[in-house]
Amino acid sequence: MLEKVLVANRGEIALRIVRACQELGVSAVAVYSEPDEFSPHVLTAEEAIPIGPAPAGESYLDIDRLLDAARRSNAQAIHPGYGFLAENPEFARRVEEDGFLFIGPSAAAIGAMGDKTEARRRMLSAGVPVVPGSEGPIETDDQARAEAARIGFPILLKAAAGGGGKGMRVVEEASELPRAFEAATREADQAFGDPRVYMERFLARPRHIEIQVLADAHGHTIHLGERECSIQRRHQKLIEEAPSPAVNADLRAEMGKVAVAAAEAVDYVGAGTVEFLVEDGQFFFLEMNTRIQVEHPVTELVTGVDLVQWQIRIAAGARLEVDADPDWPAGHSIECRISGEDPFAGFFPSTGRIESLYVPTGPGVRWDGGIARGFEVGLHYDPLLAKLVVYAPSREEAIMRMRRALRELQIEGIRTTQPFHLAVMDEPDFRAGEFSIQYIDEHPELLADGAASWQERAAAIAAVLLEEERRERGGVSSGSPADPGPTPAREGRTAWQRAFDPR
Ligand code: MV4
Repeated sequence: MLEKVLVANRGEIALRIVRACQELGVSAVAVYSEPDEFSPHVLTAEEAIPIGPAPAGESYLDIDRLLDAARRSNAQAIHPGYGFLAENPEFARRVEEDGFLFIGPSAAAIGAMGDKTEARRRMLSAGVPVVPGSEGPIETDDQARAEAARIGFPILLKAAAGGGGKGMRVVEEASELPRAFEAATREADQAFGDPRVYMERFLARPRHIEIQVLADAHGHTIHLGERECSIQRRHQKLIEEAPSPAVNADLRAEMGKVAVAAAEAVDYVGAGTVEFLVEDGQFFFLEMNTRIQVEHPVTELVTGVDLVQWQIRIAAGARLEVDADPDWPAGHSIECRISGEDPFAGFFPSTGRIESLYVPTGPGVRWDGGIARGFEVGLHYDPLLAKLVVYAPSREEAIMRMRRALRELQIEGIRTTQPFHLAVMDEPDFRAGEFSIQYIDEHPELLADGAASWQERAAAIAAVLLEEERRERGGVSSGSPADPGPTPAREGRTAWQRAFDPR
C-alpha cells in the first residue's frame, strides 16, 4: 500500500479523500489556499502545505505548485478529487512524468473522453448506443443542413470540447440552422478555445442516469449500478439517488454491460462514471466522467463498496477483489447537495460566516461536509458546502429519513439549499419517482419562498419570542413553546426549526 497521498483539492471532497487515506493507513497531505488555512480538510490531514492565494488559478489549479508540494512532502501519489484539475489530461501526464502516481485513469483515457466527438466515435465502435447524430464535427452550412435532415428535428448543437452543458443550442427547424450553427461555433470558440460543433437529435424529456464503474490495472472492470441524477438546475445536480426509480434489474444489467464496454474501450483504470440519457426505456451514451463524482456516496451506500478507498488501492496496483454483487443495489440512498445558495433568489450565491452548525445524525444518515462553525464562505470556489446522504431499506423510507435529517440540520450565517430540498421531499412527483431533467422547470413552486401567510408569520414570530423569553429567564425549554395557534407556519415545522428560522 502507499504510504503518503497528496490531496490536490479542498472542501468536502478533500476531507472525504483524507478520510479514505486514513482508513487505509495511508498518510494524507492536504494543500490549502490562504482562506482555507483552517478548513476541516487541512485540520484533519497529517500534513498540510500552503499553495497560494485564494484565486484557484494561483493555488488549486496551479500544477507547478501542486507538484512542488508533492515533492516537498514526499508523497507517492496525488488524488485530484473532482473539479479543478481532475479531468485535465495535462495534469495527469505531468504528475506521472514527475514520478508520482495519478489516482485516476491515464491521460490518454481522460483526453479521449474529454473530446466529445472522439468519445462518440469510440463508443460507436465499441457498440455503445449513442444519440443519433453526426459522425464528427460539422464543418459547413451545407453539411449542417444535410446532417440535420438525416437526423430529424429538433436537433441539438454541442461543442466538441464541451460537456456540462456549455455551448449547447436547440434547433427546432431547418430555417434556424445557419444562425444557430454560427452562434454555437462562436460560443464554443469563446468558451473552450475550440470552435468545433457536432449535432445530435434533441431528446426533450429524458432522465439523466449514470453508471458507476470501477476498473483495476489488470484488465478487470465492473459496474456498481446506476445513480438517478435528473434533479438538476442549469446543469448543477441538486439531488441524486440510487437506485433510479426508472431502472429495473434488466435495464440495469444492460446499461451496466454497456458502461463496462465503454470503460474498456479507453483502457479505463480507476473509478469512472458513464452518463446516459434515458427516454422511454431506451438509453444513450452522453459522456464519461473520468473522476470520482460528487454523488458517489449514494452508490457506496447501496453497494457497501468504498469507492475512494478503491481508487487508492487500484492506483497502488491492487486487484479488484469486489465483484458485481447480484444483491446490488441493496436498499435506497438519496443525497441532497447543501450549497451556499439562496434557492428563493435564483440560487444566488450566499456568503458569510457559518455562525452555527448542527449536523443531523441518527440512523442511516451520512454527512460529507467540508465546513465547520466559524468557516467563511466566500465567492472564490464552488458553493457546495456538504452533502446530506441517507440510506434506508426502501425509497419511501429514504425520503422520510431525508426529510427528518433536513429538519434537524441547522446552518446559521448564510442561506443554503436546505429549504428547497425539504420542499422537494414533499412534492408528489418526486415522491412518485416521476420526473425528468426538466423537473425543476416544471415545478416553479419549489423555488417560491414558503409564502407563509401573515397569520403564519405572526404565529412563528410569537413562538420565537416566547422561546427567547424562556431562555432569558434561564428556564429549560419544555420543547413545546406556547401553542402558536392553528397548525404551524409551513406544515410540520418543529420548535427547533421555528426558533432558528422564524420564516
Ligand atoms: C442532451 C440533451 C438532450 N438531447 N443531448 C447537458 C449536459 C451535457 N452533458 C449533455 N446535456 C444534454 N444533452 C441530447 N441529444 C439534454 C441535455 C441536458 C441535460 C443532460 C443531463 C443532465 C441535465 C441536463 C440538462 C439540460 C440538458
